[in-house]
Amino acid sequence: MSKQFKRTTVTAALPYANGPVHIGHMAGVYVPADIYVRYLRLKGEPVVFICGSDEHGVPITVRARKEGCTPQDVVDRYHSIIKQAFKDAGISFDIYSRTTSEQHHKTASDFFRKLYEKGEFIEQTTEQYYDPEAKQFLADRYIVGECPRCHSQGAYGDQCEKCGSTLSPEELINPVSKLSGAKPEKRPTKHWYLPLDRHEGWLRKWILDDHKEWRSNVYGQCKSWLDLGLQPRAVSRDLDWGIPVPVEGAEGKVLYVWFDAPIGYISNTQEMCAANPEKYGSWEQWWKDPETRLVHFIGKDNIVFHCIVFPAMLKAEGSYILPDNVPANEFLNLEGDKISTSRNWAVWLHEYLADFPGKADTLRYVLTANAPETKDNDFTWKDFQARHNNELVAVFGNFINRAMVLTHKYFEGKVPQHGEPTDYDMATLNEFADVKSRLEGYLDTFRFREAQKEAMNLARIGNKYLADTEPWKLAKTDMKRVAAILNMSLQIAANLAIAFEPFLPFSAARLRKMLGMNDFKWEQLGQTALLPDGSELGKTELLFEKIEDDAIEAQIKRLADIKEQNRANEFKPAEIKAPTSIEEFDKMDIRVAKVLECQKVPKADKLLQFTLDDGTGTPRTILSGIAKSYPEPEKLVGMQVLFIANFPPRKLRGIESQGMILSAVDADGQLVLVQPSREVKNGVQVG
Ligand code: B3M
Ligand code: ZN
Repeated sequence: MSKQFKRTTVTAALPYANGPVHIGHMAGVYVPADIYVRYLRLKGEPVVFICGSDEHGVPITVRARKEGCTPQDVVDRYHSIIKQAFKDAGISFDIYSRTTSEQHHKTASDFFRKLYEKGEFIEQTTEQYYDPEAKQFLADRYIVGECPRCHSQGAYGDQCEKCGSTLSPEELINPVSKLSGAKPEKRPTKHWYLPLDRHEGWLRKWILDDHKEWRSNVYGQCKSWLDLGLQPRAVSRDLDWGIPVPVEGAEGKVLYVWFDAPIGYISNTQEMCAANPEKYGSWEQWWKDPETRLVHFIGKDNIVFHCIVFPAMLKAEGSYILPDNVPANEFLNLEGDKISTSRNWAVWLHEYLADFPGKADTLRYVLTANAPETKDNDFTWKDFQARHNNELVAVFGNFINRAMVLTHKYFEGKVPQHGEPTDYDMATLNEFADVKSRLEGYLDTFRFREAQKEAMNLARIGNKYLADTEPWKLAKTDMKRVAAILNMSLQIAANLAIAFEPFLPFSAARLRKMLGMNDFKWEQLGQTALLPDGSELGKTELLFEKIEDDAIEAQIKRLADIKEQNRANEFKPAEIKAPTSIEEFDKMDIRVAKVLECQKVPKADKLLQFTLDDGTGTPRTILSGIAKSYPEPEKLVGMQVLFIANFPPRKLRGIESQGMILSAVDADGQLVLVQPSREVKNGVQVG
């Protein structure tokens, strides 16, 4: 850390309160932020950890409409689910508030008004889409129509979810309002814009010259935004949900959610200090004192708001500090697919905690081990189980358990007399002597994945030390040596109880209780006399219990079901074909027949050869391209199928096919044979 600061304000992105948080949010933002804050606290540095629910914005109103409730109902529900889940996962905020709070409405309004009165905004009247029936302007999400690219219906004014194209409402074919179905009209409306172009000069210097130490993904994204040239950005919207724009002539307009949300960091700090001034002092010291370091933890889709827009707002207001670092993570995928709230393709934090009680630390551990710090990464349940069983149980837990059990067995649960270290002991001590500086090197530069690996290496050292010295074999011959070995092992365990406090807070606390460690400091890391000879150990408990296959299989099945459900949901029936007539249909001779034989056609991976009883007494051969959907054709023998009897015969792979068997094409592309709902005579006709 170049400049020395007196204190640190750490913020974590305010999660939208229109759904629960998932493991992607945890890996991207909240676990790394919590590790960092716990580390600073452990070092005794003044730090506050600020977060809260982001409760405005169009997506919340869309959800409220869909559920037939109010936006407040939506945010109340998810605010409490999110807040509780963070607490149960050990995310140790000093405050977790919300942007529908009175404090926030006041702080955000005052912030806007101050910029307005300083002339920091430009006002522009533009033509926006208006719903003449609902009598309100329409956000892009509220306009739907035919996608100009893929011509699917139901494309939104900002995006087509079918082909993924980014759209503008003007591009939609036959746009209608989602509110009333009416055809939207263009109407003039006035909005306020933050002229980011006016801030381009100082932003360029502040970021590109003064913050070369920012993560390359963050620095790079800012550079490309700046190189593209910054444009004025709207800070108000025509919406009835949000913070009313606090100036005359702004009826029906609210602050743009991305204007008000980051101010939520400030209002939450104000709320925290007002509630506990003895502990936190004045809010201004956390936001206005140049001796304070401001660090924003966010996901990569929020970089421009935290590195360009919010700093421009703070600079325009004039009395705030600017962020010193913005360690944004990339994205975490789930089983190889992008996590998606709308498709329920996620592991929801509150559901994880319910399915794996007492294993919040395991999730923290695995998400940190796979943290998408410099590139997107993937979470799989098999890897989750393997890391837990092979690392936490088999290394960390095993080492602690052996040291505890042996000390209870041979020394009545008291730390045995330390001894003169042997060469091997010295070699082991040297292996972890600089664990503190190595951990600091990683943690100070937000490399939590490496830091956790370093802490885990300490457990490996302990585990190996016990395995190599095998004190249980010396018990009959050299108790002094056994005492020395267990003393050393327990000192390593005490180091682990400190080193893992930021990463696995629940396990570290349980370990400190087992070791009888009441106070502990970061400074003690690397020391080998943390537990005095003769001090009392607590009861031995298993630090980590194995995760069995069935628990993992259940999660994998849950995702398989969701994938299947999404496939079915995504299905949109093909357009109806051009009109035909009963006369045309009558030309088709469709009949029922029973499958007598069915086998693959050699060297033709799609074809099955059917032998049918069509009621004529002469078996009929038909080839059908459904082999990929029926990998065990023999299982079709005996079922009845529908076939077209009067197609001219044709030769395929040297076999004459006399007709066509009817199959449906399912949503997932599988071909499914069509059959009568009950047994009928072979040869009967279908009309
Ligand atoms: N509500 C989170 C998101 O983009 C957004 C962050 C606000 S932080 C001020 O998912
Ligand atoms: Zn499209």
